[in-house]
Amino acid sequence: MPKSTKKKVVITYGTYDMLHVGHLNLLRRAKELGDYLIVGVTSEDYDRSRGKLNVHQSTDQRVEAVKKLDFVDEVIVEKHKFQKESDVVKYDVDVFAIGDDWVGKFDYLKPYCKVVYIPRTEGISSTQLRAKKLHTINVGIVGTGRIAHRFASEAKHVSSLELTAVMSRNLTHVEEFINKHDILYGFQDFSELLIGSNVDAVYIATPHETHFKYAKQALLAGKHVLCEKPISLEPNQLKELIDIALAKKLVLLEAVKTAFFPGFEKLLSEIKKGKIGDVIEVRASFSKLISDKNQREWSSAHGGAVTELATYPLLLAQKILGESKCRSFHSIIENDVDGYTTIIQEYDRGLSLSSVGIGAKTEGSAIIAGTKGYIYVPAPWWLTKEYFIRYENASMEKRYQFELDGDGLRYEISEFVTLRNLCTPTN
Ligand code: C2G
Repeated sequence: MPKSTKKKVVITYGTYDMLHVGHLNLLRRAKELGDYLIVGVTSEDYDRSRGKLNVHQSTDQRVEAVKKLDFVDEVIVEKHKFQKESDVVKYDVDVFAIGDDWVGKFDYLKPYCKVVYIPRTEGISSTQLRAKKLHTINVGIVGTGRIAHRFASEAKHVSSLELTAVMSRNLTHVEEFINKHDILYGFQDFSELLIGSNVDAVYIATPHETHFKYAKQALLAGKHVLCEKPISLEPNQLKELIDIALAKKLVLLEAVKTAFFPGFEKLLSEIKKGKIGDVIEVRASFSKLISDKNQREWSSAHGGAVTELATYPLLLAQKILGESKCRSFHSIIENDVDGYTTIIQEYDRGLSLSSVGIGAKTEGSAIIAGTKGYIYVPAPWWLTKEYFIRYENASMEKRYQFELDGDGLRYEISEFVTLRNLCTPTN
């Protein structure tokens, strides 16, 4: 097309969740900058990978809403953070436009096109609209240890959640906690927390052997439960908790952060799509060397590598291969405690090997072998920030990378809030 007759192409990007007047103003002004407006709507995977959680509508719903606008000429989906550069070239873009909350962030596109930051509409955002639509969940924290502090810091990044109370048998710790995290109520007794505060849910972060007791009491009191791993130390106890939660229509979620990471979810979806064929083996390890034998992890009553760490590699095996037909434990025992264990599980057509150690160190990587190829997840695989899909033909290797926001706990917290919003407790 001769330059004089070429349409002036404008491109802009966004999530456009619950399309509102701020979005409409932005898109209208963007169109005024040229003749043809292309809108890149972010995909769910991309939003999660950039830490944008709790998006209310699916990619399809958001694309459809934007397509309906008269002044939008074309809608594309934005799948990763390097796409803008190639789109600008591909669509011969003249102007890249975006709200001025991003000032300076897209100057790297200036060699290719004009970059315009449009003033945002004040007083409206998808976050506010989502918060109105979702019920705010009031959460009480049980325990004041290191993980409880991390939880409290991360929970501040999740919308529709309020930390209202904390409980610990040590009153000094309670006081420190409420001051540090700006929490309204502090309790020394769990029953008082359940009755005396307005919590709808509890996060249990106490020693392992107390999880079952607290989780059961909370569920019976009609509270949703997010519990640190392992939820219980006995299968029959776990079954009991699940039965109560189902009967009362409450959320019971184990706080296995890995399960909700963007990279981990993507890895599972690649396997489901058959990228490596049928999976025949899942191998994963997790070790944390604890040299001081007086530590909790070495207690003969409730310690050991399996109790401490097996949740992670077993999660990977379970998510990929499902329930096993049989399993065997191969342990190196020291003073009645397993310092290193490999759990071998057999499936109809597959095998998993899960190694965990507190008395020995090993590489924390994972390998998933399939009939067409394999996936290698470098250590620490449980963060799933990177993985490779490899084939017989080495040149076909694909590398995937992901970012984690904060220390990652916000993903599981956000999932808990979402699940809670899908549940109507019976009481
Ligand atoms: N916007 C606005 N006024 C508001 C809210 C949003 O002008 N009150 C603009 C934003 O600045 C952005 C567009 O509307 O240009 C879409 O906003 P979001 O849906 O929040 O998407 P965002 O996270 O800003 O996407 O690749 C994605 C983009 O980099 C940014």
